Amino acid sequence: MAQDGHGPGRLRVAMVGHGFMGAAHSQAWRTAPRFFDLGVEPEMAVVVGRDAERTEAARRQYGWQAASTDWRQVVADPDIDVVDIVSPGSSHVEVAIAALEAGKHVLCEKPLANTVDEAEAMTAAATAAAERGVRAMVGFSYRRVPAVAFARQLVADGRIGTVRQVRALYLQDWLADEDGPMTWRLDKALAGSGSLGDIGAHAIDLVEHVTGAQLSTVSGTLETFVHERPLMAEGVGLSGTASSERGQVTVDDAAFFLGRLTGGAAEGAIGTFEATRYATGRKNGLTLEVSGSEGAIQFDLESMNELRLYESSAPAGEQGFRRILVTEPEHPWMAAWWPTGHLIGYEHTFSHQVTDFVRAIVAGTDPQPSFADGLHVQRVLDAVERSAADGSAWTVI
Ligand code: SOE
Repeated sequence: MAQDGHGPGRLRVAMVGHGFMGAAHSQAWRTAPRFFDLGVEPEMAVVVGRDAERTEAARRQYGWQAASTDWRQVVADPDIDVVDIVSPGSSHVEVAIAALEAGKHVLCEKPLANTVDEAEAMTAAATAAAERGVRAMVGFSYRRVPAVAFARQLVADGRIGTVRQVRALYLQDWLADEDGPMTWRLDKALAGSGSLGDIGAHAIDLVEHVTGAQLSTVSGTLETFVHERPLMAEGVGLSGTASSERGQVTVDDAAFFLGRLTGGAAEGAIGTFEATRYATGRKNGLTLEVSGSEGAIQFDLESMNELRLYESSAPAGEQGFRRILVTEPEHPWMAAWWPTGHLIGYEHTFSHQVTDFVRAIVAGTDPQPSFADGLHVQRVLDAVERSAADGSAWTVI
């Protein structure tokens, strides 16, 4: 962190990757310091990608100072303080460990890695780095939806009593068209797994974050509906166009599992999970329902400024869920935004993530979720895959 004696110091950021998540993170690096006091001024120093032309286009579009195709050189640059990893999962382990060893704080997109072994190596590197004051965080951005953080507070305050059941669904439909082209997200070598790791990981982290408990055993099944797709002709990511050649889909299209929770207010609770990109009509539907002994909570990402709360103590004539608009200055992060009742969106979660990450760096504390949290989620993903492969009833994480 450079200090020039005038105002807050600078924090020079390098971002590795520039797809959809690169766009989301770029706007967060730009916006967070304008709305939150971070104690330091982040500088969008350099964006890194494999293709020079595309990386330069990303630099111009998102407002980075420089573009590079050499992540090793960037990570070794003494002028860089933070490495933000938004590239496909297969690259996380190498870039994150090199960055941590070079003394850079690391923010890494979810899932933390493609395998448990990789996540363990990354967590070991983060633990060693923390002893030198270097911070690491994994990007489970939905923790930073104000309604989600508020739900966690309500559960911790005992407002719904002992948690007995949870239901977490992450439903998208962008693969429902079987002529839709391949993306790196459908290649196991690049993505690690399919719906399970890409969006199921969010559902796992959300349940554990809101309840304060951890999954201990799971029983799951995976399905791949479309095994071959046209290769990408032009474009990248979710908006590419199809070529006449075809490629193999090597990941799951949909994942379903049961899980048992341990710890916090949800000791002994049981949960059902579903993650799919074939739920026609559902675009980015992440829903969570937590049923406790004295009440319940419902959250739906497609109405992310709301939380539904049921309290069984309400008079008989007033039973039912009530809608809370989570836009008050009392709600997490909301005081920094608009007057009460004015809504926020998907992008704000990334600004909150950058805010909390940078504040932890400045305060010299470990940001959450940690790489150890990311490793735990990786173990859950692995246990679901093992359970699905051998058909065993319950698989220990
Ligand atoms: C694609 O399914 C995706 O972009 C995920 O990778 C993100 O984590 C999620 O926020 C939205 O959907």
